[in-house]
Amino acid sequence: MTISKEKLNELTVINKRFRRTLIDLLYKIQTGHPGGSLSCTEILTLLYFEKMNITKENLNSMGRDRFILGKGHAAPMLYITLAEKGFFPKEELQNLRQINAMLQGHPCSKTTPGVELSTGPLGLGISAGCGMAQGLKLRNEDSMVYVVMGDGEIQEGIVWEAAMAASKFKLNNLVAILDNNGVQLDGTVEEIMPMGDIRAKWEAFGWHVIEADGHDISSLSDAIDEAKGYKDGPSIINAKTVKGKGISFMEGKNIWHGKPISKDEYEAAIKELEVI
Ligand SMILES: Cc1ncc(C[n+]2csc(CCOP(=O)(O)OP(=O)(O)O)c2C)c(N)n1
Ligand SMILES: [Mg+2]
Repeated sequence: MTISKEKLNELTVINKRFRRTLIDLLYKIQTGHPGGSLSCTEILTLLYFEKMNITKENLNSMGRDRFILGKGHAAPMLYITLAEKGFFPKEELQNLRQINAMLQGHPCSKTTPGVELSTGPLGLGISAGCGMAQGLKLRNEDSMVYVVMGDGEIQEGIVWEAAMAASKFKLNNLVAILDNNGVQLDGTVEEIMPMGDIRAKWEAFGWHVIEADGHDISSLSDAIDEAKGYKDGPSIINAKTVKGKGISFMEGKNIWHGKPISKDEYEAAIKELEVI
């Protein structure tokens, strides 16, 4: 079903607010990962505020949908989203990345309510996601498992082992979303390790591939609906995104993978976010 105009407007406002919160938090702590957080903002908010069956009330129930942030370094945007869902008090955000705080640099399922799996080492999200999806099937649950991966992340060999297993076991309750921003930590994907024809690779591994614009909520929404409706095996949404989306001087630049934000840069970023 096409996403409603009201929901679209609501999510647009949320995305703008979340980008502002992210910049405030990362400027304050002078560390963290702005680029990869800004490229998956729409993906996270659409999943949590529209598509997934997950709430404060069903957080521990078997029937909930599962979300895994494979690219764990984008934790700040996940935390902002989880706090908005009410999984923990928003005040916790102010302690981001502080020693002994709940919200560490990468998601920890032991300390943070709503974090389904601890991630950080790239590639393990999709593997664990396969296991979760298989487990849910064995229990006849109809919950979905969503895994967000980076385009640098899929260079990891473990991703392709998981890809093989997911199609062998026909995990049609598993949906991977590729945050395909063309950039990794220290360069473009093309420079570091070109991935070639992404669609052909995933199709060769038995996956249903859906193309989407990762910053266009309607496009993403249609893609998620198609993935949910596909019953012959796992689906992957190839979401075209921009690393650092929303802040012109960060867009498409690998230096913004994990650079502290200076005072001048902070002020420029805030100005841009005000006029969106
Ligand atoms: C196994 C592993 N190798 C290396 C790293 C260090 N690392 C963290 S993020 C990153 C780049 C990831 O790029 P991408 O997946 O494209 O993420 P995004 O562009 O969305 O930030 C690397 C190499 C890691 N976390 N895990
Ligand atoms: Mg990338």
